[in-house]
Amino acid sequence: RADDGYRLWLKYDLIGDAGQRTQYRAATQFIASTTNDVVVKTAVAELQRGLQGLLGQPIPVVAKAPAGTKRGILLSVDPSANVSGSSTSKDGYRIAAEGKNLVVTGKSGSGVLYGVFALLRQLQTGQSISALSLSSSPRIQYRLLNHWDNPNGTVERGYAGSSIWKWYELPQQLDPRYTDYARANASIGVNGVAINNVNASARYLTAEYIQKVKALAGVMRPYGIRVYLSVFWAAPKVIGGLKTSDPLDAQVKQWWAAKADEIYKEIPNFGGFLVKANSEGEPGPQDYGRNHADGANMLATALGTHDGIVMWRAFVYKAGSSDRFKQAYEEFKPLDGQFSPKVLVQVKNGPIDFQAREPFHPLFGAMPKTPLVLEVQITQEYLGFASHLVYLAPLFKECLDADTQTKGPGSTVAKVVDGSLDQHRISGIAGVANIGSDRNWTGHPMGQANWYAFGRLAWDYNLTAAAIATEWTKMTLTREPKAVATIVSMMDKSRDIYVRYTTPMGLHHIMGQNIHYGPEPWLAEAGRPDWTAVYYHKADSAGLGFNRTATGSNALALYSPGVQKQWGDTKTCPLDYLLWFHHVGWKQPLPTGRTLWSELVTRYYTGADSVTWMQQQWASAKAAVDPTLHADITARLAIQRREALWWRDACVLYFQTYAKQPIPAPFTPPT
Ligand code: GCW
Repeated sequence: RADDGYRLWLKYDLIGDAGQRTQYRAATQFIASTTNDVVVKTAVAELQRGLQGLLGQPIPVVAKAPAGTKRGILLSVDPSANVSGSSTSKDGYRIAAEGKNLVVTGKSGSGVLYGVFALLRQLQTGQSISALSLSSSPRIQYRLLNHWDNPNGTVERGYAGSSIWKWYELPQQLDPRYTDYARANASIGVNGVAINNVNASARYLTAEYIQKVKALAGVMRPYGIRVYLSVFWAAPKVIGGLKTSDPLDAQVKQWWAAKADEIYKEIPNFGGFLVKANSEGEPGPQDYGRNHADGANMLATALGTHDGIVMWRAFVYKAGSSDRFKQAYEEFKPLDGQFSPKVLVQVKNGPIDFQAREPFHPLFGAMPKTPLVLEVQITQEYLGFASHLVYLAPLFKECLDADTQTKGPGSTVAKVVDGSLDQHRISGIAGVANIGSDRNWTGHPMGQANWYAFGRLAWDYNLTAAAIATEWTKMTLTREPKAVATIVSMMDKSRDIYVRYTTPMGLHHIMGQNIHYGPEPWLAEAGRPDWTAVYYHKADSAGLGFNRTATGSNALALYSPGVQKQWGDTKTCPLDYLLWFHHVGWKQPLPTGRTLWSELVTRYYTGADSVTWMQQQWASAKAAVDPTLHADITARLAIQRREALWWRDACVLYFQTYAKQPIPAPFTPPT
């Protein structure tokens, strides 16, 4: 049948290799489980479903492993199980052979479910399961998707149709899609979802909507997933009838505490609040002369003894300041140590806004007393929407692996985020979802890989981007070895290719205004300077790039001395970050042997040419991939090629008006 992409990576189609099937069948003749834990029951059902599909025969579920020669799978919960990785996580699992059987032990029901998905993954990717020994624990505790979904069904920066949440049908009608969504998330270890836009409507906090949220939470609970809400700061005024939303006002405090009680009464495992305040026009505590800590702590107090957290976003910037790069740091760094223990500050991977490549956010490593959530964007707001194939694991990894050097070498962003660097009790990571009502969930079929990769990295940031791409490809597209290798290499290079044809060498924020699509480097008027392009690239007759050294905005000073030293010198600054920090002369020679101008042109041209290479790679995998799916991606690659040329020509010709030099060979256009 034609593959419509709905089943994501959980396809469970019959394994083609008969020999392998026989081996798997021999080891999976029954599933034994006794516990009544609701999440373990989910695990049993999923295992049964997966094995039935992959092996083409029903598998009985029994209470106890039968005596005799039959081999099967035992599921068990053991909170004290010895599992590698984090010792505090309840989500870990172990899979080990015991006698003739395989035992999946979870430290909790969720652990069993994660173990079952890991076991199924072994089969889906064609690994042996005899004498299997696997043990794993997530490094980060709160692994969330953030939906920017609105009550009217639109999705801010969503490119895959409308919201999957049907508010007008809830709570009576539960779309089966909610369950499939929960399955997909559980399969990659996501354990929380903030279901509404951070530009939040107060409506979600009304009694009517709490019933709807409760219905969704009920679908998620058997999958080990908790629901969170983004809250509108001015809710006490807008729906509570109060005159103020001042966090220090007694009535306001009481309103939030009562609201938290009301929510927990309906949803006992509610996860907590996500807040965007005093950012891009949203209200917040600063409206009353209070700061972010005042606001966050008030909400934490409102949660009281309920098991919930507050994720307070650090994405703030105002018009009229010297360099937007520095603003979140300047507002939040002084508050380190002032947040209550239930508060995590949520920081985007980079200092500006989900650009195709950013240096890591300077707040990482700079707030040792505060747990920081890393927020990455899975939806491709600045990365070609659902038209461009851009595999994001390399981008996520680049940030996680970046060394803040704040406690000496090896102080990576990952270690800040997982709490190990500063011994935090809680840790979190959030991905802005790319999910919508399109049949295939993500618009671009390859967008599924970005959802998948987010979950896998949230679980274990030491996995390589290529390893994750390989898993995903085998589970989703094909297991034919040559095609897998071709597709994985294309995926792995795709983000670098995108950077080359859009914003090479540290250019940023030169995309079309508002929609954030296509090139608009010439944009000079946008209501405020930090929404223009010229503010960021600073092209002039002398050169290109934003001087953020001591002779410029000095944003570099926000980083630790080691980082400053490397990035502060044009000779040692990686070319990928060069124009983030330096205004470089057009004729300045670079380590590549080319001048800045010539390197810039080279990157734009080779980047666009690489899209042709991607088209060829994809074409060569045709026989191994479902025809409908293959045609879909082929068509999107054609769009990508056309738009890569658009980006290249727009940017090269625009910057040429400043560089005043010819396009170098071999890219010289025919006369
Ligand atoms: O990336 C920008 C987006 C806004 C978004 C904002 C944010 C939700 O363009 O649409 O608003 O960031 O992260 O708050």
